[in-house]
Amino acid sequence: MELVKLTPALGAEVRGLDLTSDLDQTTMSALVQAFVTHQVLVINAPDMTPEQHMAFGRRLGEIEVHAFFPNLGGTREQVSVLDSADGTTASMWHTDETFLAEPPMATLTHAKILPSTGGDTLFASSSAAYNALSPRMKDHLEGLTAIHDLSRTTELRFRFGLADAGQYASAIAADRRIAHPVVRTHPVTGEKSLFVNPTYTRHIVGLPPDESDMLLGYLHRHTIKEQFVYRHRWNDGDLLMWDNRSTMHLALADFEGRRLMYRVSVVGDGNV
Ligand SMILES: O=C(O)CCC(=O)C(=O)O
Repeated sequence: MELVKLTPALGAEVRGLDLTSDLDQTTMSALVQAFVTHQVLVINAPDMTPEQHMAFGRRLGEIEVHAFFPNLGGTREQVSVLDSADGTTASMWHTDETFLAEPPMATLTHAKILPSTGGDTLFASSSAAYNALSPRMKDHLEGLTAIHDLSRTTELRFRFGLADAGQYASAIAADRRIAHPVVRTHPVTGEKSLFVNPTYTRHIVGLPPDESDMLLGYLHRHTIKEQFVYRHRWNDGDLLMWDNRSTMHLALADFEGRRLMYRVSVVGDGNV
């Protein structure tokens, strides 16, 4: 297995690894180490089946059924499907499912059909972004918590006729609402990172609305500065695995034609 670093902040390509075969424990340990260090790993696996995809996910932990993406169903309901043909997009910066009490720690996404151009995915290292904050700002953020929920995405869906008023009302009322620390500590590396994102994080607890908006707006703009970002141009059969404990991402909806991704998420360890 060979690692090729993709940017100074995050991302590495893994060469010489066959995801259609059973990986031994030494290889898995090296892979997990590379994963937490580089935060996004790119592995080309054109022949990997959904069953092998799930089996690989299970080597990292329990795999989940996604909260809202469609899935393959039956024995493969842990394989969620992001298909541009049915209008599913992920074109706002986010970290996966942070509206859950235990958001997934890792997501493994496999390119099945790609547009001829466009549809890149951008990743931002929220630990590199945290490290670059001033000591004053780090002190200010210490101990703050923020509310995450689905109301923003449901509001947007409502606006475009994709959610009804009842769904919108329940998203605002109570649906999937949870507080997480604004700064989290990675359970494996011990590194701190910002744990807020523009899609699911709604406000910082205890701050006046304008102060909360200002602070979240700043943290979002700061995290997506180019020195913290890796932009992935997908090749057929790429599998990307990203660490949701230390990154945000966004899939560009700038393409024509179909883009189909299969994804498997690994449940977190419960310590946000
Ligand atoms: O399709 C992609 O590149 C990323 C999809 C995404 O944002 C997600 O799976 O959460």
